[in-house]
Amino acid sequence: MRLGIVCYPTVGGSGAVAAELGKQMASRGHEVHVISYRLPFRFGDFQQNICFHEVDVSSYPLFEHPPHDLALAAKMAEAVREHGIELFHVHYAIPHAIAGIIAQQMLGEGAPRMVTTLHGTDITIVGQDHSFFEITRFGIERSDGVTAVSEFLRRMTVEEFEIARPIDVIPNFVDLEQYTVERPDRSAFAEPGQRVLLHVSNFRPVKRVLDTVRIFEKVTHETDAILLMVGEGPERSSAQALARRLGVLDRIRFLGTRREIAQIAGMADVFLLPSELESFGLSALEAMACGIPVVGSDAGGLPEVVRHAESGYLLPVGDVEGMAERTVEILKDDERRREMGEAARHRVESLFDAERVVSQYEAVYDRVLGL
Ligand code: GMT
Repeated sequence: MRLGIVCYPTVGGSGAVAAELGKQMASRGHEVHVISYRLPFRFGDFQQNICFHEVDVSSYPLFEHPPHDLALAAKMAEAVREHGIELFHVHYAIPHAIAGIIAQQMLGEGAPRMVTTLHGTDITIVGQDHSFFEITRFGIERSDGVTAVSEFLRRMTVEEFEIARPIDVIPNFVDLEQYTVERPDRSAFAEPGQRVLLHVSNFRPVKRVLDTVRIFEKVTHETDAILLMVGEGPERSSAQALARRLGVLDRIRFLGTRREIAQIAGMADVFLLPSELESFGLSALEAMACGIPVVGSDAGGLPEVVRHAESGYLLPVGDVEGMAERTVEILKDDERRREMGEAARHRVESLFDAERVVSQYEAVYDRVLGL
């Protein structure tokens, strides 16, 4: 199959899923064309069967905002003419599904069909800015296939947009050969006997990174621990300022954006994700794949990933005290931590393994193409 993948190249879950899916499809022998304004962050190394098409968003004095969406549609149509792409798979409804519809119209009869994957913030943003309502609904209705990354997101989309069409739920996934339960050497970060907590995100307000710092501060009253903070984003400096105020800055390592999550996750004892909302929670899944229990919020699709009291603990959003208590409980009981870590890995193996999930996407592609 010749597949055109459209996604945001910036660091975030939707770009990560799009890139990992593209790599998996390429290794299954499909021809993958990635269309974006920059090479998406997880497509770092050269891989056979993957070709990148850069959207050229030229500026012109007349345009205060260069028309990215039109440039994307034009590039999608061009890639089809040059490479015979049979199917578009766009990640994120706005504006990718709309650009795909324009490209289909430009190409006319025989244009590729289009699958749209909803990742969450593309749907929840509408709650904040109603002007996107009609156009998001239009993109969902006009796609030839739609997938959502959790049952929570499917239900929310159907209710919010009064959508009657079917939406397939296909969860995020991990490559279990890459994410292993091997414990890498962590002496560069932690002293012997010290516990290691980990948070990975794009530090947007929805992630409640300040709660992560507050949880950690409470944990340090009970146990000798450090916190690894991986990622970049608008709340990073507030998180640093809060850590300084709470007197724990010297115990937190801000590592910035890192590609080697598989190695870093294995160093942790507990993964923290106290988000306001997660339609899925890919970073939690990646930690679980490394056998790391998760303490986070009982919000959105996260309960579909983490089983409360089995592979971690999920508490109400903002319950910093409760999350700290549960984290300490895990850190102080090695046997419990091992059990939870094993349960986490087992859950990923049985439900979220790349082999299994990528086949679900292939089945949707086949259906949409009428194969
Ligand atoms: O987490 C973010 O803010 C980025 C966002 C994105 O679209 O790139 O992530 C969303 O998609 C991920 C992949 O499907 C999910 O695992 C995340 O839960 C989801 N983020 C939110 O719902 C906040």
